[in-house]
Amino acid sequence: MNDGAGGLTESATTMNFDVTSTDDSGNYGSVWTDFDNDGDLDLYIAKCRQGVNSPTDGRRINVLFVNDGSNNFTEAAATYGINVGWQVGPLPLETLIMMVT
Ligand SMILES: [Ca+2]
Ligand SMILES: [Ca+2]
Repeated sequence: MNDGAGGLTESATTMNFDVTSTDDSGNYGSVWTDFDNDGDLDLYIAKCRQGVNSPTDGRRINVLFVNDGSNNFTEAAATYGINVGWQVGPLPLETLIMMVT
């Protein structure tokens, strides 16, 4: 966890990710960003899986974990229309913002 002063501390218990909608595999790239501009960091993961070519396979569908402000993360890529299975590589923040807005 970032302590806000440039330091990082290990923490295995302060984040709660809801991973029930994904098999948690096939990750390719990720970005922490406050995509909804509410003051907390959210996590977008672009997924890829070697040998899996179907864009509807869950191992290829990108996920967005939205922070509730207390470090509880809920997967909500479909809510924002970015649960895509095609890959274009890790997206710059500006591209993600354009996709969400
Ligand atoms: Ca946020
Ligand atoms: Ca939030």
